[in-house]
Amino acid sequence: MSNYTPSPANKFTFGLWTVGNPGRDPFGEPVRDAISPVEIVHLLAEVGAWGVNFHDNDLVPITATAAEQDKIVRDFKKALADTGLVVPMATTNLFTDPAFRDGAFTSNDPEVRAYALHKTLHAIDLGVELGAGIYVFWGGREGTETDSGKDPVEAGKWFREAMNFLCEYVRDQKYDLKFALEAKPNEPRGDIYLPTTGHMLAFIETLDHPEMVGVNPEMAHEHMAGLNFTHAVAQAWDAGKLFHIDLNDQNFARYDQDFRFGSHNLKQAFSLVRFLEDVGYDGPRHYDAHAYRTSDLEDVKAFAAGCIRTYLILKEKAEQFRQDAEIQALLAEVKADDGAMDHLRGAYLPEKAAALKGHSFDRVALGKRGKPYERLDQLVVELLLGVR
Ligand code: GLT
Ligand code: MN
Ligand code: MN
Repeated sequence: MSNYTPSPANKFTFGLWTVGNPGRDPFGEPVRDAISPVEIVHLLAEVGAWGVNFHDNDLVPITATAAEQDKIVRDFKKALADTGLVVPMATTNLFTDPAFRDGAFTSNDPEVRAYALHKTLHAIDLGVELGAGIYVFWGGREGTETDSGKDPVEAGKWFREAMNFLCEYVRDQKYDLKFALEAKPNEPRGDIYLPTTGHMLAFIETLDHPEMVGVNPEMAHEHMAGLNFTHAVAQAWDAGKLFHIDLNDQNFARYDQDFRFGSHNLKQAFSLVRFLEDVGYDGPRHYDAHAYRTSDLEDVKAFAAGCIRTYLILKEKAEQFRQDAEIQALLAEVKADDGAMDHLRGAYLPEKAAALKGHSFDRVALGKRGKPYERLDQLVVELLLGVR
């Protein structure tokens, strides 16, 4: 049995905005004191995180002067050096400021679109200065409440134009930086463009440099849309586009809850961890979550430690799944293949199509073949409940 101690190889990260979340919600004021970026770095080191991510304005307030920015960055670098934490990812806040009330890259106002680019160019420089190799784009305001005032095709073109511009900037600067697009179906806009990871994957292929751009799927966001997160992640992985991942949890069909990883859908969390570990995903495992509004600072630490510990426990359970003879026997049974169909499958050949058309299938017999998924799933449930 492991003692569930995180190691740098697990690449567990948190955003400044996650453990730093003061517990404000649309109906209530903050319940916790603000903690400075330096304090957050130390808190994260204490719970065993490997890295810390930030939006430009999580680190440097939007009103800061150049001299203030220099001091903040210096202090932050010192905290990183003192703790050994790294910054693998950075991003831009393109949603809090009132200027972005109608979107950033997709605002109907060309001056706002230009300002969004200006802000992102500076934020990319800051991220790279602190070591980020991944740059996330979450377009919280890129959407509408009413489709009467904005053309979705035009908005998509503006978003593409912005991504192409920023990719060229990164190439021009010779930065070693990849982009990761994060989807969310709604909130804070009534409807957000490119609402799922699948939409993002299709959009990426329309860019000038698709090789520089991947996705940052978030568990809660796919669950808000009622989708299977592991399937979204698997599609991204298969496309070579799983550049980053936002781990958290969420009840289906609710607001963006950003709960502690594994706190709600343990089975989905297990299936995800098993997938990531089986395929050998080696990017950051980022917790984009925050503690309940009822938490005090001690409880925030328990929240962060819990995210990490649950992942490591599920990783151990995934290994147990691989070692479990009964589970593996059932898997072998459901995937049994005696090779009888080998000559009829694989790449197309005219002879194969002719052979397939001529083959006689016993449709009724095929319909009588069951699969023991109930038995298999019960074994998985018992494994997760700790009785296997
Ligand atoms: C915000 C959002 C997250 C994004 C963050 C990055 S900001 O908290 O809800 O899902 O990942 O912009
Ligand atoms: Mn979220
Ligand atoms: Mn996220």
